[in-house]
Parts: sequence; structure tokens; C-alpha cells
Amino acid sequence: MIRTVAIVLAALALCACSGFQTMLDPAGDQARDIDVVWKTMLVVCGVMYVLVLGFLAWALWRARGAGRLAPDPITGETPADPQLRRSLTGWTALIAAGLVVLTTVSFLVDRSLAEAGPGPLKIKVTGNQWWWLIEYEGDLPSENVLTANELHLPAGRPAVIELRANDVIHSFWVPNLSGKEDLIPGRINYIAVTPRRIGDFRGQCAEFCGLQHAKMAFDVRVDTQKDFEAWMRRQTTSAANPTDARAVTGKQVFNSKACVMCHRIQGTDAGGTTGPDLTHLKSRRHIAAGTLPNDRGSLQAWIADPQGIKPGTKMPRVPLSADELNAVVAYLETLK
Ligand code: HEC
Ligand SMILES: [Cu+2]
Repeated sequence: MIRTVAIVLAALALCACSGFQTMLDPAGDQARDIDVVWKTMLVVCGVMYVLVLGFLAWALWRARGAGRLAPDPITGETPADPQLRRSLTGWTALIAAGLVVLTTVSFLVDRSLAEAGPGPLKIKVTGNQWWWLIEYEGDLPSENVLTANELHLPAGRPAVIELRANDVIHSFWVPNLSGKEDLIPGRINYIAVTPRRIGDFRGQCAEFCGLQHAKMAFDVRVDTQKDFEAWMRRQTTSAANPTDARAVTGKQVFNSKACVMCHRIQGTDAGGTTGPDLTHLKSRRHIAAGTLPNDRGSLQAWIADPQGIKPGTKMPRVPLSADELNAVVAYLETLK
């Protein structure tokens, strides 16, 4: 029996304390600082809670002896209790000390969250209903990178992310790396992130932003500096021309339908900015902001009926024949 309980508790602790979308498993400086505040609060409040319950039990126990502190039946006065006075003074001091600890820790952590380290990587993230535009500023304009729904960061280097919104208020939150920061139309906010652990994480919009708010997630990849640079270099290249016959047809279909008005594919006539950049679509893990895995079946389902998968999404259903749909997907699959 005790063993079963122990196993269940251990399983609960494990599944709550590690993972790619949890603040209990910090993988960056800011998340680690926030974790310090959380643990301090847990300890201080936990100790207080146990003490309060302990004193309550003790008071009930004492009251059992009946009438020790009962008013004098003749004068109606309660006898002074020096022990009680001393305990109350001690108790007040303890509360004050607890509050001082909490205030100090949260003040210090708040300060440290406000400053990024030296030489930060600069990234712009723009919230749209319901996807994330992500831009990296290179040293030269030709080294700028435009992508969507997948944030890449080098481990160990501070990054400052500039946050904007195109329509309504969204909120940027990657629990493993840092706190939350709102994206507000007409305003620029910043959030600093210094990832320390290589791995895949997940971010989520944390401010209700309409119908598909829950399907406004993004992937985060923390790489070594070298892998990050290789990724950046690939992202700056134009889309290769398809060679496969079906993909060639797919490109023609894409460019002759409404797709071209909303999506950009670098190196082609497609230059729309209403939807995500598709130049390196297949290098991403998910489509439609974390909604579906990035495979052939999902791409077909999405393009055939975006409104069925994400009702209200700003991508309309573009009528395509089955052949056209297959061809377009074959083309999209060449966009590595
Ligand atoms: C009116 C603008 C518009 C048109 C037309 C349009 N799209 Fe989209 N598309 C979007 C928007 C906006 C999104 C993001 C939707 C979301 O995640 O909520 C999107 C998402 C996508 C995605 C997923 C991209 C990603 O990284 O998540 C693919 C693939 C795609 N569109 C392909 C197409 C194809 C192929 C066509 C033509 C048949 C097309 N789109 C027509 C606006 C458009
Ligand atoms: Cu949102």
C-alpha cells in the first residue's frame, strides 16, 4: 500500500517537474531565477501553513482543559497571559521576516529579469491571429531571416526578443526559458532569454486572443552556437527550384492561386505577408502554430480545409482539384 502511494507520488512529481513546456524544469537563466522565487514562496508559505495548523491544534488541545483563560466570573476580566503575549510577539516577528524574505527575493529576481547579458542576439516576434512571425536581424540585410512559429536560439548567448502585435494582445511564454510578456498592438515590449540547455521546448500564447488562442503555440529549438549559425545560413537561402514534375506543377498551381497573395517563398513570385513565410516550411516541426505535425497528410488536410482544422483562421479554403492539391503539397515538401 505505502509502496503504491510512493510510486504514484513519484510519478506525479516526475511528470510535473520535467518536460518541454513547464516552468518547473528551467533551461535558461531567467526561468531559473523565476524558479528561485517559486521555491522560496513554496518554502516560506509551506512553513507558515504548517505552523498555523500546528498552533490551531495546540489551541484546541489547550481549550480542552476548559476555562484556563475564561473571564473571571465576578469581575468579568480575562486574566493576563504572559505566555500568549510572548507567542504573539514572536509570531508577528516571524510573519514580518517571511514577508521581508519574499519581497527581497522577488525584487532581486525582477531586477535580474529586466537586464539581458552583453552582446545579445536581437530577434523580433510579432503576434498575429493565430501565428507567430519571427525575424532575425543579420549583420547585412541579406542575412536577415524571416520565419514563423519556430524560434531558434543558441545556448549560452543572451537574446533580446522585441515583441509586437498586429491585431490584438497576445502573450509570449516559453515556461522553460523565461516568464511571460505581452505583445500589444502599437507598442514594443522586450523579453530577455538566456537559454542554457540544448533541446526542444514549446511556447504558447498566454493571453486570450480570440477563437484559436489555444492553437497559437510555437516550437523552440536551443542549439549549439555552431548549429544555430548553420540553421541561420540555411534560412537565408532562397527556395530551390523543384525538379520533380509534380512539384513543378505544384509551383505553378501555388503561383496561380490565391496562395501567392498571402505567403512568401523567397526566390519566387510569391511575396505575400498575410500568412507565414513558406521558404523553408519543411525545416519546421509543426504547421499552423503547433496545431499539426509537419507531414504530407497534415499539409493536405490543412490546405484542403483550414477552417475545419482551425475554425476562424485567417487562411481561407482555396478550392483546388485533388490533382492540384497533391501537386501543391509535393511542391511544399521541396521547401526544406
Ligand atoms: C488570405 C490569405 C491566405 C491564403 C489565400 C492562403 N493562405 Fe496559407 N496561411 C494563411 C495564414 C494566415 C496562415 C496561418 C494560419 C494559422 O496558423 O492560423 C496560413 C498557413 C499556411 C500554412 C502553414 C504554415 C505554417 O508554417 O504554419 C501552409 C502550408 C499554407 N498556409 C499554405 C497555403 C496554400 C498552399 C495556399 C493556397 C492553396 C494558401 N496557404 C492560401 C493565409 C493564407
Ligand atoms: Cu495569441
